[in-house]
Amino acid sequence: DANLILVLGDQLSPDLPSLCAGDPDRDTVLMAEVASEASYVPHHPKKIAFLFAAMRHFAKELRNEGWRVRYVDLEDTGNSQSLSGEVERALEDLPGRALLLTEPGEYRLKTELEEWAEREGTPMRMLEDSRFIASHAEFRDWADGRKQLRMEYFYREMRRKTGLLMHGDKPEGGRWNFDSENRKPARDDLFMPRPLEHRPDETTEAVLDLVERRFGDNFGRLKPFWFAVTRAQALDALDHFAEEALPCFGDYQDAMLEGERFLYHSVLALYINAGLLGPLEVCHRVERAYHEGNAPLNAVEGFIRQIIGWREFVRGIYWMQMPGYTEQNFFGAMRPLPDFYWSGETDMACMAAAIGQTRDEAYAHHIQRLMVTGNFAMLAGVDPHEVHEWYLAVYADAYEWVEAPNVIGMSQFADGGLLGSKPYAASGNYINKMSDHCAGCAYDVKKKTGDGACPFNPLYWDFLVRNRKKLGNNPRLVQVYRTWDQMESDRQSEYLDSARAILDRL
Ligand code: FAD
Ligand code: DLZ
Ligand code: SF4
Repeated sequence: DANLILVLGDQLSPDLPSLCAGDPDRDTVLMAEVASEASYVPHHPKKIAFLFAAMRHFAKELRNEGWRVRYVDLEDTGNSQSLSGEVERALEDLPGRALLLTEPGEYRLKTELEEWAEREGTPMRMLEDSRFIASHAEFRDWADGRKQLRMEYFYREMRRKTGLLMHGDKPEGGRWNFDSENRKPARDDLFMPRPLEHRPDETTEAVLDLVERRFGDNFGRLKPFWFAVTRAQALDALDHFAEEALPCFGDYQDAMLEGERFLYHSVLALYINAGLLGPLEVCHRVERAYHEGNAPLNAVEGFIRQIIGWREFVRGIYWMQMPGYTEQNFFGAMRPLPDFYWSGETDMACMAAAIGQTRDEAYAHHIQRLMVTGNFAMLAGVDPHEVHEWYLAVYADAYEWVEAPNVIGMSQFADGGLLGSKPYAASGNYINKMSDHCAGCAYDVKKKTGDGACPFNPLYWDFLVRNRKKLGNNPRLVQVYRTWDQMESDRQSEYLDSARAILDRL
């Protein structure tokens, strides 16, 4: 019997299970731009433009392949502005069809569609998303019965499963993980590649006009818009990364430099997450660079680990923990998100750089997200749900399944430690070691307390002291608390008073 195949904005893959299971001679594809998806958080204009443009191009490609596509523009008359509403409208025109789709990436939307189908009595077939390397069942089997879930062990399973960087059952180079070689600060006299930029075509220009008009007031700059919006462009971006930036990806993975927004990062997450690139094809391209002698093992292993390790691992955690995960608040943190997350107006140079480039590019790299904006929010005691909504809104690669474990879990420790064995809390010293921001900052990173001291310094101790009941028994923090206990009480008071003054000003 004929199907209506719903294809979501982050399902733009030719090998999507629901397309493979369908038949172009019989079925109709539905794609819809809807306000409910475009505004469940105030998405960055570049993110909305990227998705709408990529959706419109993908619909064109499907038509060229012979599919009938019902594509609903955001401003089409009659658009009900929700995905279940658009399915309902399509089925009024195509009665008797069953709904066929690939499982949505977010719990929110999966539930919306399931509840709608149940209510309407519409037959619905939801296929598992085979674009991930580990199925739900595989992750569950792996996680079952383990006291602690550690990415490293899961990652090794994924190496074995995919055969990436393997010699039989032995890891390439004799070690699974070369991270210890990947913590170098960068120098600003190094050759700095840039991600491949793409010129908007007519279809994309129309989307830019739409987004400007409808979402122009959201946080974030729409132009210049240079993202890939087709699979072919995204494949070019992948080649460009593998040739230009990958060789140094490992060495400078954790580095930050003033004025360098991308360093040696791939800026591919947005393409992978929307389906323009497959995670495995990306890894195979990168592995090829290693075998051809164009990139060292520490870079290639580190990169592949992010994708088949972290990316798959956080997705597993998300589905194990939902619903409820995004409400977790281990420390009971209540502070609203400071306004400068939306304006970039702060005289902390590292924060201004991370937030400023987030506004301009809908992008910041991992260490900026984790050790600058994330670290600050946790130290300051910001409500993790507000932090979560900010991250979900401002990055072009953000979908809840990957964003929430990274924010709620890894960065805010709001789940009490599913993803890491201790909070990623750090004082200014870490940022100074890994970046050149401090040299041009209004604050003095070497100053620990009082006027002009780097705010990360007193906030770090205040965070630890404030949460001692929750963290005091953590074996990885014993030494840190010992250092605190050995401090003169006057010194302790200086730290806590300085922290109080900073927090009062937020
Ligand atoms: P690269 O540095 O080039 O890394 C290569 C690829 O590895 C990425 O494209 C991505 O697919 C994958 N990857 C790397 N780290 C992770 C990770 N921790 N989790 C999952 N995949 C990873 N990633 C998202 O895709 N969406 C998000 O919304 C998101 N939110 C984050 C929020 C916080 C607080 C933190 C600490 C991390 C977050 N990440 C998120 C993970 C990571 O920061 C981004 O994937 C990465 O910065 C994207 O840029 P890139 O493509 O240049 O990545
Ligand atoms: C993020 C997003 C946005 C901004 N707009 C749409 C849209 O209009 N139509 C659509 O099908 N998908 C959109 N998306 C992506 C969805 O939010 C995404 O598919 C779900 O969150 C599941 O991951
Ligand atoms: Fe950031 Fe502190 Fe360095 Fe300023 S001194 S850039 S606030 S770490």
